[in-house]
Amino acid sequence: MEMTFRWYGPKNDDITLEEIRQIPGVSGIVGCLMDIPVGEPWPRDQIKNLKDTVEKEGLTLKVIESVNVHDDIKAGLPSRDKYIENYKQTIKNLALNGIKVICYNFMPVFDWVKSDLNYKLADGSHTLIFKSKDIPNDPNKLLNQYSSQTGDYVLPGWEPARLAHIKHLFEIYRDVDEQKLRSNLIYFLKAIMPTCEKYDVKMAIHPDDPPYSMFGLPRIIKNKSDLDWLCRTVDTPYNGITLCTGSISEDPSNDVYSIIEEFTRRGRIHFAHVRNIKFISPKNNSDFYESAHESKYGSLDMYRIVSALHDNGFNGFIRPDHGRMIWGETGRAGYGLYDRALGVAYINGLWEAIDKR
Ligand code: DNO
Repeated sequence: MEMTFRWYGPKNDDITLEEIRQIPGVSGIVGCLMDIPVGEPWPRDQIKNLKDTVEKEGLTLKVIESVNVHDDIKAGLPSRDKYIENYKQTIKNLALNGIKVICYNFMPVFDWVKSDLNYKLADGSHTLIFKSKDIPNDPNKLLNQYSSQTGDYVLPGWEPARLAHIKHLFEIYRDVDEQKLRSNLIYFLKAIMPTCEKYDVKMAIHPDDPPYSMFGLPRIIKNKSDLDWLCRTVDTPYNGITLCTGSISEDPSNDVYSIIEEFTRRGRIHFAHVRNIKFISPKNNSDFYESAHESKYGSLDMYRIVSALHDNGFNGFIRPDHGRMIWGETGRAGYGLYDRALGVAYINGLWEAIDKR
């Protein structure tokens, strides 16, 4: 496995590459070009600039998170073919700069949903929390809240410029149910797979977060059978998974350990997001907050998670996922330096111990 760390780029992150390279055990950056509007091809020279910037600090750039998929593709509009051509161009431009894995998601309109990005825990740290009763019916309310909590930073999947057309976005999904969304995903994957194979770039879909419908929109990457369907329907290792332990586990009926075992064994997990979540009360089981990475702070057994990867031959990229804000740090919600660095040390510690068993 190769340990990586997500970085949003010089203009979109408080954290510097110099700081990241001082975290023991991190060798790669998970990068992106935040300023390219969804659907536009990523220019080769801008990717090269990013790669050069990262490599100058002695780090590698082999994983992109995310190249977002245009809603016309997800909704299956006639204009999708144009955006698919752009996507193929982006894959090629990334490959020519050494990128091996592209993380993406197929959630209509929005990316992850949390009810508060700055929830204070008993120890004084701040974290992301999901309480279903606090999710407003109107996603605009959540967008305003996120905007006030993220300052100048744009939250991927909640871009104010794109969501200025939210009415239109909901309109294009009016007749899209789970079945249609599935066939639109397959149409997209079948169209891009030859480019992925030619340029040796693996696609890695991120599970839906949370793994159930939000705001009445369909979600289709929610559990083991969805992942199995995805892998069987487009049966090539270039069609793979970003296994996010948190997102999958947010549905308490998902067994994250057996999902990791199975899809690692099948060679389909190319990227792992490793985080812990703590369910808040047994009565309302799907409410949770994002805890420190260590097992005893959350509801997941991190030893079993890392063992499931290790023991089944995982050799992809891995990163700690969201962290809390600790020691007075402020910045991009979920993506502070300190708690994620602790996550790296912990995951690497588990890996070494398991490896030497
Ligand atoms: C949240 C992330 C997601 C992920 C996208 C992939 O922090 O894990 O936003 O990057 O869903 O497209």
